[in-house]
Amino acid sequence: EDISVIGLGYMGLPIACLLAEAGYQVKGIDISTDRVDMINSSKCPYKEMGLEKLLQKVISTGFLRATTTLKSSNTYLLAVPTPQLENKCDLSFLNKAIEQLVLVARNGQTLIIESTISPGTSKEIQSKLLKHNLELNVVHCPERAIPGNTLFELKNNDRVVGSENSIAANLVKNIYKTFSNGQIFITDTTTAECVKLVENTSRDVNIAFANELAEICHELEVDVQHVINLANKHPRVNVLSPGPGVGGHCIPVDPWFLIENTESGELVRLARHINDHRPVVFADQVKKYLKKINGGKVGILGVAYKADVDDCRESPAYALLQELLNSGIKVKYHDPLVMEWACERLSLAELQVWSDVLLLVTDHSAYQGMKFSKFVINTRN
Ligand code: SAJ
Repeated sequence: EDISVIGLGYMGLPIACLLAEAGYQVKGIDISTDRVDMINSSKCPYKEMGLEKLLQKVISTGFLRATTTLKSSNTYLLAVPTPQLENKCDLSFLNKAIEQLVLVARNGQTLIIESTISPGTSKEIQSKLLKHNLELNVVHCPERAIPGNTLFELKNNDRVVGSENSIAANLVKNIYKTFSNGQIFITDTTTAECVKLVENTSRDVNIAFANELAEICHELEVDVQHVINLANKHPRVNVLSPGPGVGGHCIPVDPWFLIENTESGELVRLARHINDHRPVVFADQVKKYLKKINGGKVGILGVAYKADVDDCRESPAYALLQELLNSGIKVKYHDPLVMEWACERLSLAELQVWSDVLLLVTDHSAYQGMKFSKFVINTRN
């Protein structure tokens, strides 16, 4: 049986590989010829544990083939990016894919949407297809795997399958069962859309609480991490860790999608603002310190959005860099995994010599236990 996976990015590629490993004849479709060529020559376009090895396997066995052309298929799986545009879900990539789809799809085929979308979008897509006289089984099956451990979580996390049609839902459930050990729950499309957004909103709101606590404890002159550690000894308390803000392509945007068309959502909005404000808080700390020592050079340690990934999307390091540059401060960086970024990269040794103060933004394991020769402002502790 064949499946076309549209969009070979952070989620499309691993899912395409897992389906191919499970024995589906998978066509991976992407608009980038570079990416298609890379994948066909078994090279993984980004760092993800175990992915390159799996890619080599499914390319050599011929179960996965990447191409730029979409053709008719029993099942289409859409995993294109749905970024944020002015606090709303930007459907332009998704709409482009749908335009291609209507040219090749036939009635009765199945369209699985894995991309994150705001509540009600699956139904809108279904009506849009109907306007083209196309009756597809539209199923929303949001991805929930964590970058850095994607393959493991794709195989082991529970999943939600949302559909208005129970036959289609079961069909899709059986597809995911071929590689997933998790439980698969069937619901309607709008509920499935909400579930995904609520997961990430819950994390965002909880991180905002930790960040707010950091500011409260700073005023009270107590160590926030110590307070949190002791509070977390309580059996029903689990406060997350404060940090430089929230990065990645999901948690900082999904809360906006959840409340895109609702009047309620004050706490969600506030959490977003608290988390977005964190880089300003640290930039102010840096400026104060530089003033005290009469310095002007900051070395950023770690620019990826979180530890041990090479992904810089929405990383709070960008906002920090902008804040510092706007105040005329010179900035260079080091990151063990990110070789190119928005300012000059130095080796760890060079950075320590060059800078007046170090600003640890990403707590990569490579930095753990390390002694630095300059004062470190640690956004993670
Ligand atoms: N962070 C903190 N404090 C914490 C935890 C995280 O400041 O205590 C920061 C991180 O440094 C990072 C950001 O939050 O900048 C997000 O990191 P993360 O590890 O919480 O999550 P992501 O963005 O890598 O992946 C999330 C996951 N969602 C949940 O855990 C609910 C993942 O399961 C989703 O599949 C993914 O979003 C997605 O694609 O939606």
